[in-house]
Parts: sequence; structure tokens; C-alpha cells
Amino acid sequence: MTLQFETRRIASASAHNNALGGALLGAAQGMGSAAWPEQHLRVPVLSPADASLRECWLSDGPLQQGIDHGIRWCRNGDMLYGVIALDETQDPAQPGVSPLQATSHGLYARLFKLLREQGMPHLWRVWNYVARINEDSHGLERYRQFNLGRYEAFVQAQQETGGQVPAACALGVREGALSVAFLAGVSPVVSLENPRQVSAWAYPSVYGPRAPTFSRAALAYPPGQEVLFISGTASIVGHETLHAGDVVAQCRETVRNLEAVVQEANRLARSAQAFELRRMSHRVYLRHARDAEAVQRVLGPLLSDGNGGAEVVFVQADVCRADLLVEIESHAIHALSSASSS
Ligand code: 3EB
Repeated sequence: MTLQFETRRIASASAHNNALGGALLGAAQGMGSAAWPEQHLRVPVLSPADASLRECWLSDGPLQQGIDHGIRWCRNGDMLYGVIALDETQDPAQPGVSPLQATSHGLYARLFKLLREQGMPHLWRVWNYVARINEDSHGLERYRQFNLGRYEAFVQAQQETGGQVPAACALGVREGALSVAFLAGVSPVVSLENPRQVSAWAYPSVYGPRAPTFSRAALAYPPGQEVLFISGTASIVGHETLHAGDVVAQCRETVRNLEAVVQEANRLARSAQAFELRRMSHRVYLRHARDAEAVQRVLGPLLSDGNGGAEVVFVQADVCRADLLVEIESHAIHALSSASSS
């Protein structure tokens, strides 16, 4: 059963009967709730201007839905999309464990439990949103608290914490519950790393007591397809942030990283068609809305060929290191020819 992706202005949202799940971006007040699991991302949409957007992962084949362990999910025979939001203020205090760490641990424990029950053992792509991500509390930046809880849940669920780990992003929003959406499947991903960067799961402890659990990208295989998910990518070379304070230089460095990941993907991809950055879908997160114009000017020609390819969506969100001003995530779906899928 195949996977498709689509972005629509909210005003034109119509009912899908084949949506696995998706995300609602922007204010989107009074737009009604979707009939599928939908992650509500209350972030300002900077471009397309004045839009609220509904993004959908569409699928064929009979779909089945449910709510288990607080996770709203929808699946076909090959893959599952789920969304869960947990309010850390509901977590009982534990000595030495911050509420956010406990919530992140508990959330991922539920996620892995669902995947076991549903026979979808392989996490493909995870979207994480954390309130006040760069704030310090309990002696640790909140992103690092989140990483601690996530890492422990991976260990407890006997998941790998390096190597074959899912693609992901982790961004900051102003307020609200910890929100996580994910795609998982019956088949494993091929995890990719970026030769220009230290693997995030191997970051030194100056970035926190537990490294973040994600790969730079993942190739996933719905039947007859190859999907490239590129994780949130920023101006990091080795393990260090480059170009602090210079958003345009960060954009250029980030694109160099994306190109390196695309090259890695093409080295390992099965499909005959090569992945190209300008033909992929992109979501750009900007720390400061005031940078939108400069960033669109520099990224526009680097991320799209202007030939009506996939839309580039710009939103305002906090990036998980205080000195990062921009982060970009991308994906593309290719058909496998019957010869290469057999
Ligand atoms: C970085 O390269 C930037 O914690 O899941 C990017 C993608 C980042 C995913 C995550 C964090 C995550 O370290 C931050």
C-alpha cells in the first residue's frame, strides 16, 4: 500500500477518506478536527503568507483507526501514523527526574507499546515539539531533559540508541503539551548519517547527559516505494554550531548539510531515480519571524527549482540549540520500478 503527501491551504481542506494522518500548521481556529490523527502545531506560518496549512499523509488500502495509551493512530497493512500529546504538569514528581523528562520517557514508552501491539515494530520518522525548549529548569535545558527521557525509553523498549534509529526533528513551541507524531512500519528503515556531521546519537556530553536519538535521514519502504525522510538539519558541522548570529550563513551551511545527506541517500537508494533537493518537500523553521524575508531569498532558489515543485513551508519555532537560527527538514517519495522492488 502506497504513501502520498499533500499540503493544502486550510480553507480548501476537504474530507479525505484515505488519510493516514498529518499536521495542522498555524492558528487554524474553528477549522474543525480531522477525521484522522492530526498533530496540532500552533506555530506562526510565515510562508505561504497568512495561511493555515493542513498536511496529510495519504494512503491506499483499507484503513483502521484507534486510540490506545493516549495515542490516536491510523494504519493500513504496512504502516501506521500516530499522534500523542502529554501535559508534563500531569506527571507526578519523582526525585531527580524533571516533569518533562518523565513525560518524554512515558510518552515514548507508550509509543513503543503501541508499535508492539500493532505489529509495526519499526519507527520511521518522528516529529517532536517541546514547549520552551531552550529554557533551563531542574538544572538542565529542557531539550536535554527531553533527550534523557527519550533515550531511557528507547533503552527500556530494547530499541537501538545509535545506528538504526529513526529520522526525527525536535523543535520548540511557546507553550503546551509535549506533542509527538510518528510514522512506523512493518519494514525497517535504512538509517543514514551525514559525513560532514558527528552522528547526533554520538554527540559528546557537552550537549547534554544523553545524546539525541535520531539519524540524519531514513529510507523507508512502503511496498513499491522508497521514501527519503531527512531529519531536522541545521548549521552544525562536526558537532559544533557554525555561524552563530548569522542567519544567512546558517541557511547556506544547512543546505550544504542537506546536499550531503541527499548524496548519501543516493549512494544507498534502490530507486533508479536520484533524489534531488530541489524536488523535495521542505519545512523550514525560523527562530525569528523577522528573518523570514532574508531566509526566503537565500533558500528559495536552493530548495526549489521554481517549476511548481513541492511547496516550501516556513514557520516560526525555536531550534533545539540556542545559537541555531534555522532548521530544515525534507522528504520525497519515489516509486520503485517493479524490477528493483522484487
Ligand atoms: C541537530 O542536528 C539539530 O532531537 O530529535 C535535529 C533533528 C535536531 C532531530 C531530535 C534534533 C533532533 O542536533 C537538532
